[in-house]
Amino acid sequence: MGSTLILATRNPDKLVELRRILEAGHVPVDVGDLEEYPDMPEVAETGLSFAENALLKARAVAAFTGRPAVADDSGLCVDALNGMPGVLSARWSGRHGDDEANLRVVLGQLSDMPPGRRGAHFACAAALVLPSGAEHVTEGLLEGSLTGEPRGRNGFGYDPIFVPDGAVVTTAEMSAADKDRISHRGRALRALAPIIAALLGD
Ligand code: ITT
Repeated sequence: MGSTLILATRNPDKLVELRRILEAGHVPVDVGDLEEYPDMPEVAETGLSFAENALLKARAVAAFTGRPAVADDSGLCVDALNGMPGVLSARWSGRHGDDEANLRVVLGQLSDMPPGRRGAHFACAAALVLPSGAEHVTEGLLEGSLTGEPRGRNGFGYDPIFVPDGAVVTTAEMSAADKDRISHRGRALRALAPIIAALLGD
């Protein structure tokens, strides 16, 4: 028997975060991941919004596995770049998942921007899709600004250059628990947790 709910991501960092947030939300369902389905094909993230991409991933996994699926899509939206890299965050340098190269490109693009003009936010859409076709999407944001140089070793992606509003440290200098409390992914998933519990809980 497989798990009740499948987390539809192959990003191991995100998987750890998704599991931790759902566990902290006491979602009373057995949560599995794509390790159980090595033959699941990659889903092309062709959507123009985070919600569209999260739904594309969750629909594909629900159809392939026959189980309810939760997927998220997330990224960094930089004010001075008109909201980019946005849905292209994972491949902004041209190579999918090269976190260091991606954040170096953003730092280069903002090199002339003084501290007051370095506003940005992380955004996340989380989608739950049931094999019956029922769909739910929730969203979360984390507002902040970008540093001039990377700081900190925790987290992933753009965390070393992102300082949340009201904080002095980057999200890569925060503990995982502190980041979860305020993060875009934490907010989107905590909003989805009661829906998962209502639809799938014992
Ligand atoms: P899956 O599609 O398999 O879930 P992915 O890494 O491709 O994994 P996304 O398409 O959601 O995930 O891309 C998100 C990118 O946005 C990610 O690679 C980071 O560069 C950035 N990002 C998202 N959330 C972040 C966070 O909490 N901290 C730092 N960077 C983040």
